[in-house]
Amino acid sequence: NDGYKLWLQYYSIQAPQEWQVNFLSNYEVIGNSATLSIIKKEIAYASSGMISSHPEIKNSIPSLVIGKAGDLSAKNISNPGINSLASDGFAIFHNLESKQLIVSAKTDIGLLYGTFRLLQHIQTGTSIPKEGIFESPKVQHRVLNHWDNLDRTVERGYAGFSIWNWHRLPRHIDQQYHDYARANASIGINGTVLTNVNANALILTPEYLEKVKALADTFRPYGIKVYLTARFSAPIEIGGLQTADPLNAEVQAWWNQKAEEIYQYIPDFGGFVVKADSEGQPGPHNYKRTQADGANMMARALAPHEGIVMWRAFVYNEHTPDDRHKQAFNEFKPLDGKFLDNVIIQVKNGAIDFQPREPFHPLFGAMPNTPLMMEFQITQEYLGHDTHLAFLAPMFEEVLKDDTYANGKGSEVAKVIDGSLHQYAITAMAGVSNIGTDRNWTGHHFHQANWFAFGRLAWNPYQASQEIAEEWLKLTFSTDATFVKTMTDVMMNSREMVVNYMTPLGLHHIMAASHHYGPGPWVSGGRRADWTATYYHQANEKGIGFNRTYTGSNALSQYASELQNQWGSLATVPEKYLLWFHQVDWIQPLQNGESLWNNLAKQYQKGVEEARANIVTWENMREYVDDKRFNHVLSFLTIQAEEAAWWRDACLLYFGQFSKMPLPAGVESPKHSLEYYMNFKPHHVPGI
Ligand code: BDP
Repeated sequence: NDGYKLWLQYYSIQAPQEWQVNFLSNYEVIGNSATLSIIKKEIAYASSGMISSHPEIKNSIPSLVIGKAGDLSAKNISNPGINSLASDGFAIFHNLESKQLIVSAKTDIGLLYGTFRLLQHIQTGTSIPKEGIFESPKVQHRVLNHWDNLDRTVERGYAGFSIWNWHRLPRHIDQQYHDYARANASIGINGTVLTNVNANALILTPEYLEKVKALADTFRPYGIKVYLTARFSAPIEIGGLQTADPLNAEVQAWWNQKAEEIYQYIPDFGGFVVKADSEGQPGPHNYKRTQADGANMMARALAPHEGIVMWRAFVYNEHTPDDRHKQAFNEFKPLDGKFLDNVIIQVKNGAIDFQPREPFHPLFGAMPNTPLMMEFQITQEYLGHDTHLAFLAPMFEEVLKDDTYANGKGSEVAKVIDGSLHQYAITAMAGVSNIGTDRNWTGHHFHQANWFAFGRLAWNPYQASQEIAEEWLKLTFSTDATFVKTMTDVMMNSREMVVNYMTPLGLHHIMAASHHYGPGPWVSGGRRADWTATYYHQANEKGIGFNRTYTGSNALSQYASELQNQWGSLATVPEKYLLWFHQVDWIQPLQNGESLWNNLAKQYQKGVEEARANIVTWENMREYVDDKRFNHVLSFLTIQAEEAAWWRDACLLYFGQFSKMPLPAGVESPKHSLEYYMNFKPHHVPGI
């Protein structure tokens, strides 16, 4: 088993119960369409995998009926619950009169989602409750963002090259495109942004649009829309204009025309994702215009075709003297309400950049009149790339559950994202993909779980991460209770473990420069202060941490007063955010009465011990996992444990120069000198 089948293993069920066999051997799918063919194939395939070795149960009528609401009424089957579903919601219910299980929806795509959900229940042995399952997605646009370049390199991609083979498209449609779409549909993802946010205007030329169309045609029956990143200066680069000024009539006409052209190729094109005025990308600032001017220009071009603009809030620059933490808020907050209806602002979960832990972005809750969407990073740019096991759902969940206090207590980020807090008309969630050409898609087998979890949380931002972990383990490996319990615990603790050995107590951005793999607390100088580690940790002889209270950068003022009070005081700030908001003396006692330095050192040690313990735990799981995946995971866990120690030693040696305090008992002495770590260059790291 090379892991290619992801969570759609459909492995043989050892002692299936009658209902599991019954549904997979007696079913009827009503109607014909490309999507319904996919549904029929999927059930046949699942059936051959899950129950092939068991005698079929023959019934005079099908035990399972899959059909749209309209088609069911011809059979006198109805259920009022279907009426209140969203167009892509689904219902799975018992029809008491005919004693059949029904999967229904308003659309074919809803049926596809319902079918996948039922198959997941069958594989995990979780029967359908008496009252049935009636679900609609809580978020409208559930999209993967591929940071894939046209030369097939992937920015921050650690699982091989881009799966989009532009050279062979449009003639060759690789089977992997179908498998990709199917996997996404199985978790409710309904959009894909094919190209890097650091965009190349060529993707908008006819030569590439032909290729994009071929992908869009392939994905359509799976309910997946295609989006592209739009380079702001495209009118100059491929349009021959002198300017890309959003208020220039020619520029506007160019975008209008470009949108027309795109929709001729792809009638259901989703729209544009735009990174502007950030990290060297062109944008409205080049013409002294606002982000709203830029976004609205593109929105006007897309509106007649029902396309949307996902305009990123990741705007900051090295010329603004202010704390980077504050820049996006300062840029966007004054523009609240100034964007057209088909614009949604795409905001990273935290204000800096996908750190192992960040407090939620202060924009959430601060833009009641402009829809905001969430951008999570599934690929692990700052969490050990592909080799370090980190189940990210608890991190996503932590942010989604955070209270913005925007409308008083109970104004969680999830309510901003699903639109319920501010009655947003558009809702969306994006995940920066971790997929590449590696045979198992994601490098680490366990990182498939992060793709899966993203889909689940985009569908329902309130789902508990523990439940997602359990479900993924059962679908991917085994339903054995010991295995599931043991590995759920490992997964649930894994992100915290990474925080412990990389950035405990609110430290952040102390990774090595540019590739962000491995420790680099000494990184300073260079082109931009806000790309160095010393900017973020501010360690000196007295203490460590970024003072973001009113005596410092006052980024804290961008949060609600409840949070300012809680996070602004050393006595009440949660220790997980301590050094994010405060500069703290090395000798300052923390909650346990021990000094900051001792706590820091012990957290690093704890992370290392947790990584080592995972190896032992995994070794005990051998009987539940095939050799191939078992050994693959084992080797990665070994890398992780070694590198956790590298992190601990490098960071404690570096910070120890300032604290001048001895390592507390129980913390191992570093293997090498600080100079060794500072000079150590892992040349093999992708992106170095
Ligand atoms: C940072 C990455 C960079 C991305 C940028 C972005 O280091 O590669 O281009 O974010 O999100 O995390 O635009």
